[in-house]
Amino acid sequence: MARMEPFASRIDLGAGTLETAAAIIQRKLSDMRSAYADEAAVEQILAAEGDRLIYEVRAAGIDEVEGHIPHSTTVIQPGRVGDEFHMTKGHFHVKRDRAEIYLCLAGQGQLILQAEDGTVRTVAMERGTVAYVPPSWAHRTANTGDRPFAFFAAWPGDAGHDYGTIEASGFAKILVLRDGEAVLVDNPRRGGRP
Ligand code: S6P
Ligand code: ZN
Repeated sequence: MARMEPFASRIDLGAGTLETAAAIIQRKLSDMRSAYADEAAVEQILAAEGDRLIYEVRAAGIDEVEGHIPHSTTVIQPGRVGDEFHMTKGHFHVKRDRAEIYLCLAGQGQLILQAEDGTVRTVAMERGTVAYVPPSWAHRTANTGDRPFAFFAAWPGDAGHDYGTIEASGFAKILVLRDGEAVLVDNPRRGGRP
């Protein structure tokens, strides 16, 4: 591996964002139409109000190769699509035995994890929560609060990102608002996605 100069970044600890990002990715509702269970709600939002920013990832620009530790911040805007909370696409790591660490910096949300056998777990996150994504769990995050939900993430450089598995079948469960509470319910579109 080529020698790399040491460097430091700054995180705005109020907003929970990496100030000096080498790459910025924005995910809008139109980028993740099939991620939400309520297809009609997606189309209704797009028709009525146009596109909507769901989340932004700001990455430090570390090479995604073995030995490095890429890191980023993610900010998910508050809101719902139907009754499902705004969330990230979610992914497995290509190398399933690669773990990850999240540190919540702002807002409130949940880390939703799914094992290969469909088992789903959640971890509540608020400012100061360090959440561990063990090897072999797909992971996505959802904003369950009424302001932006932000967290820092760091993962092994050779983990790789497998979005296709989740895009194809979705998570077994979705996080929705029911009677004022965030609850996990069976995904009505599980396995039956177009
Ligand atoms: C990367 C890590 C996060 C996510 C980010 C967006 O391993 O888990 O930086 O990339 O939270 O989620 P997603 O599912 O769109 O990559
Ligand atoms: Zn990951």
